[in-house]
Amino acid sequence: MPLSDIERNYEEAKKLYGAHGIDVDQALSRLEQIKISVHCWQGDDVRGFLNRDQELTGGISVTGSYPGAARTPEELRTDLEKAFSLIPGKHKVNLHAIYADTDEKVELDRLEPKHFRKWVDWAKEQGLGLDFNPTCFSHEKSKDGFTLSHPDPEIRRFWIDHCRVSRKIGAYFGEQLGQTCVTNVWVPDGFKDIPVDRMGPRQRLKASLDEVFAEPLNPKHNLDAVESKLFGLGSEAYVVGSHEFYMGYGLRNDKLICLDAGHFHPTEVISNKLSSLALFASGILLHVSRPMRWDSDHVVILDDELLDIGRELVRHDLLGITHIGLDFFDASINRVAAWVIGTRNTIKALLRAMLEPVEALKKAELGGDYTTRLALTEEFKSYPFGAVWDYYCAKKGVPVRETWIAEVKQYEKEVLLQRG
Ligand code: RNT
Ligand code: ZN
Repeated sequence: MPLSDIERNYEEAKKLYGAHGIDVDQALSRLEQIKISVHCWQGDDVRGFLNRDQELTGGISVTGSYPGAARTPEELRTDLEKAFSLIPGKHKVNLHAIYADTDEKVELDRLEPKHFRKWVDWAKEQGLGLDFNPTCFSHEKSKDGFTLSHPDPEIRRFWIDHCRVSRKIGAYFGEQLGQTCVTNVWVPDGFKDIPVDRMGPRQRLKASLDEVFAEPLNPKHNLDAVESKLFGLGSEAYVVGSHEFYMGYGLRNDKLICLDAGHFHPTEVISNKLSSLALFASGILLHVSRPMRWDSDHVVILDDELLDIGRELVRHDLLGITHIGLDFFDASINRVAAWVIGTRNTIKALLRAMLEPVEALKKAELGGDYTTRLALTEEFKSYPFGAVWDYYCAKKGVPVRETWIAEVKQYEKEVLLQRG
């Protein structure tokens, strides 16, 4: 589409939104400040580079055999660069510990910042931030489904040490890149069948976390997050780190509470939790994902829940305390496209929320005029959001509309399909 058309459509859209007191230019300046933490693990189906011979465990599963998965840190970085060239704005990359870039044979509890130096150099060069996660799965010592709450103190020690060194790596990222790293702890611990003792594992997890977080770190460099889950494959009956567990732990110990969209009952949504949590928590981390019947981690689409997440963050001004991360993995489609689709959608949802007549809607609601609330909400669904989005992409120098697909196809032909 010629630039003149994009600009003309944008000017028309601005008039329509402006009539409702919505400042579109201001919305775009606000939007460009928001960083999405793009998860590296979509690029290689959560395999990583340490212990590549280990199968994926912990109840997370990736299905599909689309060709071209990254096999080395270099390939993964090249793929990420391709994806970022198709996404407007400057963002972050979320790494897991198993993505260390080193020739050394190093155990998880002995990882050091130097094993991630190449990632940091690359992030600096690309102007990206980094986030981090200890990897408490796909390992010999987590095979029986327990890590930080394991009954064996030696195994617990291993995972405690792994999480401790992970926080230091996070702090190194934050210090080096001049932007806070969020280090998120998720453990798969749980029982397939109904346990006798629900308390013991939770006591052990609590004690282990206290050790993990014992060392104070500069919050400008690293913020800790804890991620709950309701159930998983192999932990259908009981997950040690449930929502109540981590909400309690996070509130008491001033940790970010991570809400993963796929970690609740199938009819429960995280959008409805944000306004409550925000009143009490010092910060929130989101794992934006798409559960389909279960925690299936489908690529995020622009569905009602994603739009509602965007609305809650924008309407209640929660963007300052909320860190937005993505968490999905689909190996049945082009992996670069998966990143582009999910990230562009997340940004779109935020922009859509910024272009709603919130003041008028609130006024109608407060006055009991639910008719206007419903009518205006529905009419706004066909306002020319697309013209604003197109203009934003053009302004940021990334492909407008579906033109990015051809670029991914070309990259697939030239790069991805050349991988054995
Ligand atoms: C698993 C959690 C966790 C993982 C990543 C790979 O259920 O959602 O966030 O997906 O750490
Ligand atoms: Zn998650």
